[in-house]
Amino acid sequence: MPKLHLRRFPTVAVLALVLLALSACGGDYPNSTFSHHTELNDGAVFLWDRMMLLGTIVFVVVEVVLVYTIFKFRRREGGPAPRQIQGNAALEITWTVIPALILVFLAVPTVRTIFESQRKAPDGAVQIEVIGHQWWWEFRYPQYGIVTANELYLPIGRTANFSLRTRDVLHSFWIPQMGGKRDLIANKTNYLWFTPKADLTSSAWNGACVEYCGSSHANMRFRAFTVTPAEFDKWVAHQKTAAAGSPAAMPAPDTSTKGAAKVPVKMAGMPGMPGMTATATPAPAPEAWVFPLEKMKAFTLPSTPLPATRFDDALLAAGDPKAGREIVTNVAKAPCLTCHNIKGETQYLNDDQAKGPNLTHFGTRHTFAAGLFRTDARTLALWIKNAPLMKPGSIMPTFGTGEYNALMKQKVTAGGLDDKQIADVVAYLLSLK
Ligand code: HEC
Ligand SMILES: [Cu+2]
Repeated sequence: MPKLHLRRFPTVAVLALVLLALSACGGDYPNSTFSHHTELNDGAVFLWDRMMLLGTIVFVVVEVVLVYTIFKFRRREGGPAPRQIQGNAALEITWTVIPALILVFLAVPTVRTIFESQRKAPDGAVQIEVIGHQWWWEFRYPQYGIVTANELYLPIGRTANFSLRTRDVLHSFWIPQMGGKRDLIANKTNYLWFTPKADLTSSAWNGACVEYCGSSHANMRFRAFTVTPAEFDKWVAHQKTAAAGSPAAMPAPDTSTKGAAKVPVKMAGMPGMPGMTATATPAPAPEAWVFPLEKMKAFTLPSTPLPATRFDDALLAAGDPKAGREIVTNVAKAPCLTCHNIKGETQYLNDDQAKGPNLTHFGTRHTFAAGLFRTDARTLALWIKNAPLMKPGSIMPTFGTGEYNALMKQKVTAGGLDDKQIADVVAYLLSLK
């Protein structure tokens, strides 16, 4: 047995503590909340620094007095009995007044920051409705008529005003580098706003649910993209449009002839007056702009392991988006539109009834299933085959024929999709740029 060197223990302990503290100064901490990217984080970091400073002063003073007292007044062999004291008004007043002052120094800025963060958002903010679902995030931009999921676009230099609601249980919204956390509470709307600072560049950030909300709570993440106002406008212009392949999607401008073709447009009449038909030039569909994948740093890319399910890559490569659309948009073939909305296709649900993410521009999202997976053909095929296998508890059904459906506790027989059909569905979903 090694001999215990008790005398060395304090030295070793101090060294270990110093090492532990230093290890925190090492790497690049992408999810650190001690950033200064928004005024909300500025406020929180200021309070933290102030609290740390005052707390450290109190700690040091108390420890020094304590250790001094222990040594100075320790019992000595043959020493006299200590002097007996009863009460010391001056001392008691001092140790009441000093903590009270310290609390004032903490309370005033804390209360000020709380009021500041609860203030109405400045005019001109981009309004974003955040709706928590078990276990994914819905984001709506009511000013622009956009409904999307799991990926948030925030214009740099412009305040984002979030209204937070939940469709089911409690969740909490947090983008550590930007600000939060704020809870999503049933039957109540909470608000939160912050402004990505003007010195930011186009970047991707991690967000997460930080209130335990059930079996896939840890799988309820999202991404936030801070983009320049010009990029944001381009993104908005495209996201507003109807889904690719839908009857409502504008025909692409014909570049082979001079100018675009004139098409008759039926305009609704005023009440009591007949409508009329005019010719109009269809607006060219705005070019899709999405946050460039190559700008997503490693820590914002999902790395969730995939199930070992096999899928024929040749089938995937041959997937036909038209055939896929026939399946996805036809409730007689598959029930996708009884849970998902796709703008421009037959709509059975209003936004509040939809149980799953809006798929209108699904193909422009780099990640899916609340930031768990990269949007690529293979991963998506496995997802359509058996989503609950990849995300425990998810109500996205198991579609693969022969797959075990954990929710129904049985194998999928009738109503399932074979691998060829799934490959077509995947091709369609990826075409939803
Ligand atoms: C019972 C309702 C329901 C039906 C039916 C359904 N889904 Fe889903 N789907 C969901 C839910 C809920 C999610 C969100 C899962 C999660 O992230 O936890 C989802 C997620 C998805 C996603 C990922 C979206 C994203 O951005 O994260 C895709 C793609 C998808 N479903 C496609 C389909 C297709 C294709 C069909 C039809 C073959 C279909 N779904 C049928 C409920 C449904
Ligand atoms: Cu949650």
